[in-house]
Amino acid sequence: MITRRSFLKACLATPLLAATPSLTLATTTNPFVLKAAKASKRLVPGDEYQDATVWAFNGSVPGPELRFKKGDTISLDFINELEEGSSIHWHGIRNINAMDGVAGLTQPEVMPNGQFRYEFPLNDSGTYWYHSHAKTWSQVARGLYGPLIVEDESDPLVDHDIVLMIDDWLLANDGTIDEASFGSLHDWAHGGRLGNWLTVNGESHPTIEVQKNSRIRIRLINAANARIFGLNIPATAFLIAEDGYPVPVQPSQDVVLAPAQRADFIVDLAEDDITINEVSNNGPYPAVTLKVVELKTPLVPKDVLKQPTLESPPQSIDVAIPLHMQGGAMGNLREASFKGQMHPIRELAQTYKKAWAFNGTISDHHDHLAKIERGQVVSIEVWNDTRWRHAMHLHGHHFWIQTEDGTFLDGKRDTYLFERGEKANLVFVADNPGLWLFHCHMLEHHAAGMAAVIEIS
Ligand SMILES: [Cu+2]
Repeated sequence: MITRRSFLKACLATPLLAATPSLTLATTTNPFVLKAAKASKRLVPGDEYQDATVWAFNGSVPGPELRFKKGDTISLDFINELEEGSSIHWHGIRNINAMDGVAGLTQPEVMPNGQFRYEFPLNDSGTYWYHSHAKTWSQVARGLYGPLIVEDESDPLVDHDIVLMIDDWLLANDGTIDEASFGSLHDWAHGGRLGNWLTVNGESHPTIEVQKNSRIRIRLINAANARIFGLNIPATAFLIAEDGYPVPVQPSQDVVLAPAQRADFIVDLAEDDITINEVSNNGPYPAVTLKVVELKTPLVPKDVLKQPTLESPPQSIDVAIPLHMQGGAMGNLREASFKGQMHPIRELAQTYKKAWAFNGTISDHHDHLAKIERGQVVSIEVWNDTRWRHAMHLHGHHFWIQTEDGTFLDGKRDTYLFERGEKANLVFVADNPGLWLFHCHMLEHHAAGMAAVIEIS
């Protein structure tokens, strides 16, 4: 298998990329076309490795950066040139339910040679992303994802606005995607498909040129199937948003990003290059280097960053949904209900490839977890009673996080990482009607049973 040593060696051999981000940001024009198809991509530099066959939007991984302004309507034709059905989910967007892109729930999968128009307003600014929502454990791992950025007039002024989409790939020794391990029951019942090759914007340790003494915005997005990244920014950095939603501005150089989570930083550079390292997985691994170059354009003033006005969490809850998560390796789940019948866990795993349950039931898209009246304040009372961490994602809404002692964390999120044994309430106003998926964003856990539907009408 590819090792840390080969990663570092290959990164040293990588030529500097002059991936200079544009200072005048392009805004995506409608209608846009996103075409999913196979493509060839070099993931590991070096003569001894081969190009990998990836699945890509418009031929690139990540797919094209979609950048809009708050209040715009996105209008986009998805064309599927893959050999299997697919769909696109707009992660973090409080979307119209029919546009949410969950194959088999909010729309039928778009079949090979089929197409589907996604059209919806962008009412929230921030850092979002899009990805396949059909057989995600395979399709996202093969590269079907890209960034979706929504700008707002009140965004802090910066010299460079840089999206960094981080992924870890599970590669075979020749640098191609490891096919044999797709669907591994072991991965599905443990920590998911963990890779052995780190990329940022599809490259191994890319270098991005930035002007010296510039102020930059970094938008970090975790596109990995299951890997939780710990990232360190060795510069004057301020965390300003998580999952697109503002947080109280605070100096911060470190962030833990679970799959699907995002974090936005304002970074004031000096005169030296900086390397953002991945530090939580036996690293450090150099993820990306910002190479400081001489001034080309005048710099923006480094204004004091304004504190955001945050919505207060609700005072009372209308509906509580207890959610006892069990299962996985070394877990305490003995049996669970699946399609109306009880089965021992061994049979669920071996026959149906299911390993996780909510409240003793493996539900996926059938038997809805709760039916909620529109406008009610809902609290999903999650107890992660497993030996694994889980990145729980709610579609169509942003939630507050209430910890076990009753206090609320700052800001709102759409994906929250539960530690082993953790209890926390995800509190939201059910103001968006439809069938909304609530699932673990470790994509193998989702496939193995960690998903349920909340119906709002
Ligand atoms: Cu999980």
